[in-house]
Amino acid sequence: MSNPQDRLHQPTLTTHGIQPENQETPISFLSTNAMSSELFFKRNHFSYPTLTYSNYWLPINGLVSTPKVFSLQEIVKLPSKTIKVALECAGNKRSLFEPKTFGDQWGKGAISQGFWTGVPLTTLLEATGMNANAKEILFEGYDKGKRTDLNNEYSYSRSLPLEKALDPDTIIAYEYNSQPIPFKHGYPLRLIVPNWYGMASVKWIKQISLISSEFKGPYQSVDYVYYPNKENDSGAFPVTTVNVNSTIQQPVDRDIMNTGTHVIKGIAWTGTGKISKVEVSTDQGETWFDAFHEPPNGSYGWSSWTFEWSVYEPGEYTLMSKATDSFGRTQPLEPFWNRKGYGYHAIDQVHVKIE
Ligand SMILES: Nc1nc2c(c(=O)[nH]1)N[C@H]1C(S)=C(S)[C@@H](COP(=O)(O)O)O[C@H]1N2
Ligand SMILES: [Mo]
Repeated sequence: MSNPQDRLHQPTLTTHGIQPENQETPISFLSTNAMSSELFFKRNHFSYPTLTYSNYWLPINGLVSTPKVFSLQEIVKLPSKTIKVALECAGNKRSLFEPKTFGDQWGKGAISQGFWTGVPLTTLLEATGMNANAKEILFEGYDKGKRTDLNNEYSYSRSLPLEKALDPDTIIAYEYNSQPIPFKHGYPLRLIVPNWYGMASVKWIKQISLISSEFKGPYQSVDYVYYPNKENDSGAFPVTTVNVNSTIQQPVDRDIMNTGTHVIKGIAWTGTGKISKVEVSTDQGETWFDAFHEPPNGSYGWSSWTFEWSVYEPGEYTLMSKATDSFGRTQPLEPFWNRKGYGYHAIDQVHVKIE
């Protein structure tokens, strides 16, 4: 921070597309746990929306007793909460699937984390009331456009089942790391849905509607569905909860290093419970050792972990990391292949050469 040299050695995002803008975080080179918004990955389905903020209003309508339109000023005055959340795109690590799947070829950096501040959705719903026949809550984003597979124009819209929508940690966020949410990440209001993959956290919220049936928009009935079969849609089921997962940040793949002691470091995260164990193997998975990982701290962030590796024999090595969570879920050796390439969470690997 104080060292002027540090300014000359800053990581940047890796670009997968510019319109829409899709960029991944330099996950191997993060120095803090609450990432600056400049290093936060960006995942967009459309060009950025044009908004006029001077009169920004958030309508909540549909199956409510009293439809309401909230002003930003009203929302920021309500009791807020701040939660640390790791937001992971369902397409994170897609490039690792074999056979390859279509879509942005994300490496390991479609995940970022920091502190989100906002109002629990339940607080806003206390003001509108809910009808007994409300089944889902629909969030519409301001961005829209044509899809290659369907003829109509669609906005980015997704629903949540009541149970998830009414979770006290599902928030309508207006700050990231104590600053207004940057425009590209959903300013002025975005949904934050902890424990679900990033597609649920709708940016630039235009309106919220309570509905009586299952929403079938393409961003949850065509995309963000696991299709286990290449040829047909049998066995399809929706992408929701984040899988237990880990990533080796250092060393990077194909590093050349000296003999001696090296710190292997990385992150581990899950959408159910807490990370309870991180194991590391330096011999292609034959033997596993416990890595040191941060204790669970009641947030939805990732756990950083480290493992000291002493190596005296030159040669090629496969380093692996495997996380387990408090629900007993653990990373499989083989990924769960699915046609659209979502939810990759096989044991992480990097290959290094010791000289
Ligand atoms: N309105 C809107 N919300 C959106 C998206 C989008 O394209 N439009 N992309 C979703 C997806 S797939 C992810 S992974 C996250 C990415 O959030 P970020 O761009 O702030 O990293 O936003 C989600 N919310
Ligand atoms: Mo995503």
